[in-house]
Order: sequence, then C-alpha cells, then structure tokens
Amino acid sequence: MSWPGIISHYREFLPIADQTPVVTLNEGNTPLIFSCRLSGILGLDVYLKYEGLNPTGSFKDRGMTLAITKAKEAGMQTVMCASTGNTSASAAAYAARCGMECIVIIPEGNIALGKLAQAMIHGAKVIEIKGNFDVALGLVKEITAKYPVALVNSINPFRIEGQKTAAFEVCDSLGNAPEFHAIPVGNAGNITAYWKGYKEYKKTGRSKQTPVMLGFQAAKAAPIVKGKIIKDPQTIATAIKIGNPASWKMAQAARDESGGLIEAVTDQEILAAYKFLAAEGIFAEPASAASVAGLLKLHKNGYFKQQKGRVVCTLTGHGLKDPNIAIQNIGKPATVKAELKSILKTIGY
Ligand code: AN7
Repeated sequence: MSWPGIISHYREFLPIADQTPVVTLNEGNTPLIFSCRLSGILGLDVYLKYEGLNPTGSFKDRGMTLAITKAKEAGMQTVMCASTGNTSASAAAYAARCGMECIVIIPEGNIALGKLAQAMIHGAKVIEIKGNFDVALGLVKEITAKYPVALVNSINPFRIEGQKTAAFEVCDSLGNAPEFHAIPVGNAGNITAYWKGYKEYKKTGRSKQTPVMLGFQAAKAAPIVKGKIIKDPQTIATAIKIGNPASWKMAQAARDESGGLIEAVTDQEILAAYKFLAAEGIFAEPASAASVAGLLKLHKNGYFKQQKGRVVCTLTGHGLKDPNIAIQNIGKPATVKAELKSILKTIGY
C-alpha cells in the first residue's frame, strides 16, 4: 500500500473532519537510519530520523500539510510566513499544490540557496528585508492580524499538530519511544511538537515511555540557553539563526517535563558534525548537524556514561538545501587535463 501522507495515516490524532480538503504531497514516513559510527562512540544505539527526505527536503512539510489544509478548509486564499528558508520552501510548495497565494518574508542574504530557489520556483511572492528572522516574524504577525491572510509559521497550532507525527513514526518504528531524543532548536516549534507527540502516544498506550529531550542551539544564537533574547544572532547554520523563539516557553516545558536539557554548540562543532554525518553517507544541512554536535559534546562530558537504550536524533533538513556551505568547507574538485596520464597522477597511481 502506498503511503498517503501524515494526515491520512494519523488522522485520529489530528483535527480533521470527513469533509476537510486534505492538501498533501505524501509527506512523512521518513527513514530511521541506524548510525554505526555514532552508536560506536556513544555506546548506545543511535538512530537518525532523516527528515531531509520529505517532499521539500525538511520536517516543515509535516506541519505545512496540516496548516495549509486547515487554511483551505477555512476558505483562505493567501498564506504568509517569515522564514529562515525551510518554512518558506514548504509553504510555497503546499500553497502551489492547492492553488493558494503564498507570501514569504525572509532576512536578506541569510537564506540557503536551495531554499530560496524552492520558494521562487513554486511561485511564492518572496520579500527580502534588511532585518533578521525575528523582525520578519514580528511583521508577519502584524500583517496577518489585520488582513485576510493565514499565518503558517509554527505559532499556528496546526503546524505543531502536524509535526508531532514525527514522534509517532519514531515510536511505530522502534516499538516504543527511545530513551533520548536529540533535536536542533531554532524557533522551538519542533521540540514542542515532538514532546507533544511523545506524550500523546504514551497517553493512548501506543508507547510505554517518553524520552529525555535534548535540544541544541547554535552558540551565538542560543536565547533559551542564555535565558535572554539575542538581538543579533549569528551562526553558519542559518536555519536556526533565531534570537527570540516563538515557542520558547513550550521548549522549556519539554526540557523540564522530560528531565532533559537545551544546550549550545559552536559553529565549529556544527561543521565537524556535518562532516561526520557526511562521512557515513548522510547529507544533512548544518542546522540539522547541531543535534549530532550536541550528542558528541554530551558524550565528551560523560553524559551518557552508565546510560542504556536508544537515542533518536532528528536530522531536520537535507544537505542539498545549502550547497555553498559544503563547497566552502570541503573545497573544489581537482581540475586536470582530459587525458589518462593527468587523471592517474591525481589519483596517485
Ligand atoms: C533545518 O524555516 O524556522 O526549532 O523559518 O529549517 O522548530 O524552529 C526553520 C527551522 C531546525 C529549527 N532545522 O526548528 C524556518 C525555520 C532546520 C530548520 C530548525 C529549522 P524549530
């Protein structure tokens, strides 16, 4: 049987009626990949929830299928979001899917090339501002409060509802919730969504436990870790370059209720984790690598000593989203004459 998308598959957990016009690109059902290298290092079984394999290449599709579906059901014709890139790519695609107009506001010069290309090719009206994501979100909130435009950022509760299905999938794959769940934190919608999903699955008896939630922010964009708004956040992981997360309180609740933590990782640690994953055949964007960087850091500090069980780590977006980062950090291919001799010499034969 082919996978119908998260709304049809997890219908009973979502606010969907018989007549709701489901807008889907068959998102979800992403693989949970066993990581030999990470498991070897941590001494626990580590699985990677590879959300880069969603239709637009990030976890945002889980929330967007529901947010756009509900906007369509409410008779809206236009949706709008602020974005560090992936939300805009997803909103543009799902709006195009059902013939809605999409407007996105993005921080100028701070969007990975692939994400910008996606928003443009799907026909969104893309507006760059000379300001960061937090400023963009403030403007979007103001506009959507006054005009007949549906806001599809994660302060829209349907986004969180859709995204919680990733936790369901993890439990369905493993037969239970894992002991630990690691995840990057930007606007903090996803950690909120996973925690909600894990709690609901336990409550309905589909899993026996909930995991300890481990969230990671970039060191110079770590408002939750620092306990204060960061006015000018900085990180190479542009997806999580956010200084005032909308779901701040909910992320803290996920951390505290689960006995977990939210910590910071440096850009250097993020890049090292990014390359570490690639060396095992998995290409995730830098923001996604923050969760792996966090696991490696916790391991170094002895956090997993005496611990048993399974760790799931969400890789939120595909590496192809941000090709510039890869090239900048790895270098260019060797260029040689079109002849056997030069090629063999370059190979080292
Ligand atoms: C790859 O697209 O905020 O903590 O506007 O694209 O739920 O915000 C993206 C966030 C992690 C952080 N990884 O998730 C946007 C946006 C990737 C992301 C996050 C984002 P949240």
